Amino acid sequence: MASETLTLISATPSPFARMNRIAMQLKGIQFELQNEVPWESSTVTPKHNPLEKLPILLFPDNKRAPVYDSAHIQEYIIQKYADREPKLLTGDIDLDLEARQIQVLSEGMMDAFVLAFWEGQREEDKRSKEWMARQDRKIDGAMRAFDEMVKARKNQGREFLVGDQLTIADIAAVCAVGSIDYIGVREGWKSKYPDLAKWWEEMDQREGFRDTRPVMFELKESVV
Ligand SMILES: N[C@@H](CCC(=O)N[C@@H](CS)C(=O)NCC(=O)O)C(=O)O
Repeated sequence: MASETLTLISATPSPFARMNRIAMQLKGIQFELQNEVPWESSTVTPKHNPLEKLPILLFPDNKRAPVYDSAHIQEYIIQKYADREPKLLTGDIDLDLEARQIQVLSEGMMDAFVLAFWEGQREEDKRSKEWMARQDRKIDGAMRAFDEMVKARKNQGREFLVGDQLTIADIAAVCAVGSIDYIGVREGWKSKYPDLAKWWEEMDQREGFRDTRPVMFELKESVV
Protein backbone atom coordinates (compact mmCIF):
# COMPACT_ATOMS: atom_id res chain seq x y z
CA MET A 1 0.00 0.00 0.00
CA ALA A 2 2.87 2.36 0.81
CA SER A 3 3.95 2.76 -2.81
CA GLU A 4 0.57 3.05 -4.56
CA THR A 5 -0.51 6.46 -5.79
CA LEU A 6 -4.06 7.43 -4.96
CA THR A 7 -6.10 10.09 -6.73
CA LEU A 8 -8.08 12.71 -4.88
CA ILE A 9 -10.79 14.40 -6.89
CA SER A 10 -10.75 17.91 -5.50
CA ALA A 11 -11.68 21.48 -6.34
CA THR A 12 -9.16 24.27 -5.76
CA PRO A 13 -11.44 26.27 -3.39
CA SER A 14 -12.95 23.22 -1.64
CA PRO A 15 -12.54 23.28 2.16
CA PHE A 16 -13.86 19.69 2.25
CA ALA A 17 -11.10 18.40 -0.04
CA ARG A 18 -8.57 20.55 1.81
CA MET A 19 -9.16 18.47 4.94
CA ASN A 20 -8.12 15.34 3.08
CA ARG A 21 -5.21 17.03 1.29
CA ILE A 22 -3.77 18.14 4.64
CA ALA A 23 -4.17 14.69 6.21
CA MET A 24 -2.61 12.93 3.21
CA GLN A 25 0.29 15.36 3.00
CA LEU A 26 1.05 15.10 6.71
CA LYS A 27 1.04 11.30 6.56
CA GLY A 28 3.21 11.31 3.42
CA ILE A 29 0.61 9.41 1.37
CA GLN A 30 1.34 9.55 -2.36
CA PHE A 31 -1.55 11.05 -4.24
CA GLU A 32 -2.41 12.98 -7.35
CA LEU A 33 -4.80 15.85 -7.21
CA GLN A 34 -7.46 15.86 -9.92
CA ASN A 35 -9.04 19.30 -9.83
CA GLU A 36 -12.64 19.53 -11.00
CA VAL A 37 -15.46 22.03 -11.05
CA PRO A 38 -18.16 19.74 -9.59
CA TRP A 39 -21.05 21.97 -10.67
CA GLU A 40 -20.23 21.85 -14.37
CA SER A 41 -21.61 19.30 -16.83
CA SER A 42 -18.11 18.01 -17.73
CA THR A 43 -17.34 16.89 -14.16
CA VAL A 44 -16.56 13.21 -13.57
CA THR A 45 -17.92 13.28 -10.01
CA PRO A 46 -21.25 11.50 -10.91
CA LYS A 47 -19.20 8.59 -12.30
CA HIS A 48 -17.70 7.94 -8.87
CA ASN A 49 -20.21 9.31 -6.36
CA PRO A 50 -24.02 9.14 -6.82
CA LEU A 51 -24.24 12.29 -4.70
CA GLU A 52 -22.15 14.08 -7.38
CA LYS A 53 -19.92 15.73 -4.80
CA LEU A 54 -16.22 15.87 -4.22
CA PRO A 55 -13.82 15.07 -2.57
CA ILE A 56 -13.57 11.51 -3.85
CA LEU A 57 -10.65 9.17 -3.29
CA LEU A 58 -9.84 6.83 -6.20
CA PHE A 59 -7.57 3.79 -6.21
CA PRO A 60 -5.14 2.50 -8.86
CA ASP A 61 -6.92 0.28 -11.43
CA ASN A 62 -10.15 0.90 -9.52
CA LYS A 63 -9.22 -2.04 -7.33
CA ARG A 64 -11.37 -0.61 -4.59
CA ALA A 65 -14.65 1.33 -4.78
CA PRO A 66 -14.26 5.10 -4.57
CA VAL A 67 -14.38 6.57 -1.08
CA TYR A 68 -16.35 9.78 -0.81
CA ASP A 69 -17.35 12.42 1.75
CA SER A 70 -14.51 14.35 3.37
CA ALA A 71 -15.05 12.92 6.88
CA HIS A 72 -15.26 9.38 5.57
CA ILE A 73 -12.05 9.88 3.57
CA GLN A 74 -10.35 11.11 6.77
CA GLU A 75 -11.53 7.89 8.42
CA TYR A 76 -10.11 5.84 5.56
CA ILE A 77 -6.76 7.64 5.84
CA ILE A 78 -6.60 7.21 9.61
CA GLN A 79 -7.54 3.53 9.58
CA LYS A 80 -5.55 2.40 6.54
CA TYR A 81 -2.43 4.40 7.34
CA ALA A 82 -2.57 3.87 11.09
CA ASP A 83 1.13 2.98 11.14
CA ARG A 84 2.10 6.42 9.87
CA GLU A 85 2.61 9.56 11.92
CA PRO A 86 0.88 11.80 12.71
CA LYS A 87 -1.96 9.55 13.90
CA LEU A 88 -4.49 12.43 13.67
CA LEU A 89 -6.50 10.89 16.51
CA THR A 90 -5.50 10.38 20.14
CA GLY A 91 -6.23 6.68 20.66
CA ASP A 92 -8.59 7.52 23.54
CA ILE A 93 -12.20 6.64 22.66
CA ASP A 94 -13.81 9.64 24.33
CA LEU A 95 -11.31 12.15 22.97
CA ASP A 96 -11.58 10.65 19.51
CA LEU A 97 -15.37 10.84 19.59
CA GLU A 98 -14.95 14.48 20.55
CA ALA A 99 -12.56 15.03 17.62
CA ARG A 100 -15.05 13.43 15.23
CA GLN A 101 -17.83 15.61 16.68
CA ILE A 102 -15.78 18.73 15.89
CA GLN A 103 -15.28 17.36 12.40
CA VAL A 104 -19.06 16.94 12.04
CA LEU A 105 -19.57 20.52 13.21
CA SER A 106 -17.00 21.76 10.67
CA GLU A 107 -18.52 19.77 7.83
CA GLY A 108 -22.00 21.04 8.74
CA MET A 109 -20.78 24.60 8.74
CA MET A 110 -19.19 24.16 5.33
CA ASP A 111 -22.41 22.56 4.01
CA ALA A 112 -24.41 25.56 5.30
CA PHE A 113 -21.92 27.88 3.71
CA VAL A 114 -22.27 26.17 0.31
CA LEU A 115 -26.10 26.28 0.52
CA ALA A 116 -26.04 29.98 1.48
CA PHE A 117 -23.59 30.72 -1.33
CA TRP A 118 -25.83 29.16 -3.99
CA GLU A 119 -28.98 30.75 -2.61
CA GLY A 120 -27.14 34.07 -2.91
CA GLN A 121 -26.43 33.32 -6.58
CA ARG A 122 -30.14 33.28 -7.45
CA GLU A 123 -31.71 36.41 -8.85
CA GLU A 124 -32.69 38.69 -5.98
CA ASP A 125 -36.47 38.13 -6.26
CA LYS A 126 -35.96 34.33 -6.31
CA ARG A 127 -33.85 34.18 -3.14
CA SER A 128 -35.42 32.90 0.07
CA LYS A 129 -34.50 35.19 2.95
CA GLU A 130 -35.68 32.58 5.44
CA TRP A 131 -33.46 29.93 3.89
CA MET A 132 -30.43 32.26 3.84
CA ALA A 133 -31.07 33.24 7.48
CA ARG A 134 -31.26 29.57 8.46
CA GLN A 135 -27.88 28.84 6.86
CA ASP A 136 -26.40 32.03 8.34
CA ARG A 137 -27.47 30.92 11.83
CA LYS A 138 -25.66 27.62 11.37
CA ILE A 139 -22.49 29.37 10.20
CA ASP A 140 -22.58 31.88 13.07
CA GLY A 141 -23.42 29.15 15.59
CA ALA A 142 -20.44 27.10 14.45
CA MET A 143 -18.10 30.13 14.55
CA ARG A 144 -19.24 30.84 18.13
CA ALA A 145 -18.75 27.20 19.07
CA PHE A 146 -15.22 27.15 17.60
CA ASP A 147 -14.39 30.35 19.46
CA GLU A 148 -15.62 28.89 22.76
CA MET A 149 -13.60 25.72 22.23
CA VAL A 150 -10.43 27.64 21.45
CA LYS A 151 -10.91 29.85 24.52
CA ALA A 152 -11.48 26.85 26.79
CA ARG A 153 -8.37 25.13 25.44
CA LYS A 154 -6.32 28.32 25.76
CA ASN A 155 -7.36 28.56 29.43
CA GLN A 156 -6.06 25.01 29.91
CA GLY A 157 -2.78 25.99 28.20
CA ARG A 158 -3.51 23.64 25.27
CA GLU A 159 -2.60 24.26 21.65
CA PHE A 160 -4.89 21.72 20.00
CA LEU A 161 -8.67 21.34 20.19
CA VAL A 162 -8.51 17.75 21.47
CA GLY A 163 -5.68 15.98 23.28
CA ASP A 164 -2.04 16.98 22.99
CA GLN A 165 -1.44 16.47 19.30
CA LEU A 166 -2.87 17.70 16.03
CA THR A 167 -6.03 15.76 15.16
CA ILE A 168 -8.70 15.72 12.47
CA ALA A 169 -10.58 18.20 14.71
CA ASP A 170 -7.95 20.92 14.21
CA ILE A 171 -7.73 20.19 10.50
CA ALA A 172 -11.51 20.39 10.06
CA ALA A 173 -11.94 23.56 12.11
CA VAL A 174 -9.11 25.34 10.28
CA CYS A 175 -10.62 24.41 6.90
CA ALA A 176 -14.12 25.51 7.95
CA VAL A 177 -12.97 28.85 9.38
CA GLY A 178 -10.62 29.26 6.41
CA SER A 179 -13.52 29.00 3.95
CA ILE A 180 -15.33 31.82 5.72
CA ASP A 181 -12.21 33.96 5.79
CA TYR A 182 -11.34 33.25 2.16
CA ILE A 183 -14.74 34.09 0.69
CA GLY A 184 -15.01 37.11 2.99
CA VAL A 185 -18.63 36.48 3.98
CA ARG A 186 -18.04 37.47 7.63
CA GLU A 187 -16.13 40.76 7.49
CA GLY A 188 -14.82 41.57 10.95
CA TRP A 189 -14.91 37.98 12.24
CA LYS A 190 -11.34 38.33 13.51
CA SER A 191 -12.17 41.24 15.79
CA LYS A 192 -15.37 39.52 16.93
CA TYR A 193 -13.49 36.31 17.80
CA PRO A 194 -9.87 37.35 18.49
CA ASP A 195 -8.96 34.07 20.22
CA LEU A 196 -10.30 31.99 17.35
CA ALA A 197 -8.53 34.28 14.85
CA LYS A 198 -5.15 33.95 16.59
CA TRP A 199 -5.46 30.17 16.88
CA TRP A 200 -6.58 29.86 13.24
CA GLU A 201 -3.77 32.09 11.92
CA GLU A 202 -1.12 30.08 13.76
CA MET A 203 -2.55 26.73 12.64
CA ASP A 204 -2.91 27.94 9.07
CA GLN A 205 0.88 28.55 8.90
CA ARG A 206 1.71 24.94 9.66
CA GLU A 207 3.07 22.44 7.17
CA GLY A 208 0.25 20.98 5.08
CA PHE A 209 -2.01 23.94 5.85
CA ARG A 210 -0.11 26.82 4.29
CA ASP A 211 0.17 25.16 0.87
CA THR A 212 -3.45 23.98 0.61
CA ARG A 213 -5.20 27.31 1.08
CA PRO A 214 -8.25 27.86 -1.15
CA VAL A 215 -7.84 29.16 -4.70
CA MET A 216 -10.95 30.27 -6.63
CA PHE A 217 -11.99 28.59 -9.87
CA GLU A 218 -13.96 29.97 -12.78
CA LEU A 219 -17.53 28.78 -13.04
CA LYS A 220 -18.79 28.96 -16.61
CA GLU A 221 -22.20 27.28 -16.34
CA SER A 222 -25.27 28.43 -14.49
CA VAL A 223 -26.01 26.27 -11.43
CA VAL A 224 -29.15 27.62 -9.72
N1 LIG B 1 -20.55 16.59 2.96
C1 LIG B 1 -19.74 16.54 1.78
C2 LIG B 1 -19.86 17.87 1.06
C3 LIG B 1 -18.97 18.00 -0.15
C4 LIG B 1 -19.37 19.16 -1.05
O1 LIG B 1 -20.37 19.87 -0.84
N2 LIG B 1 -18.57 19.35 -2.10
C5 LIG B 1 -18.86 20.35 -3.09
C6 LIG B 1 -17.56 20.99 -3.57
S1 LIG B 1 -16.80 21.96 -2.34
C7 LIG B 1 -19.50 19.66 -4.29
O2 LIG B 1 -18.90 18.76 -4.85
N3 LIG B 1 -20.72 20.07 -4.68
C8 LIG B 1 -21.38 19.59 -5.83
C9 LIG B 1 -22.85 19.39 -5.58
O3 LIG B 1 -23.32 19.68 -4.46
O4 LIG B 1 -23.53 18.92 -6.49
C10 LIG B 1 -18.30 16.21 2.15
O5 LIG B 1 -17.92 16.50 3.29
O6 LIG B 1 -17.56 15.65 1.34
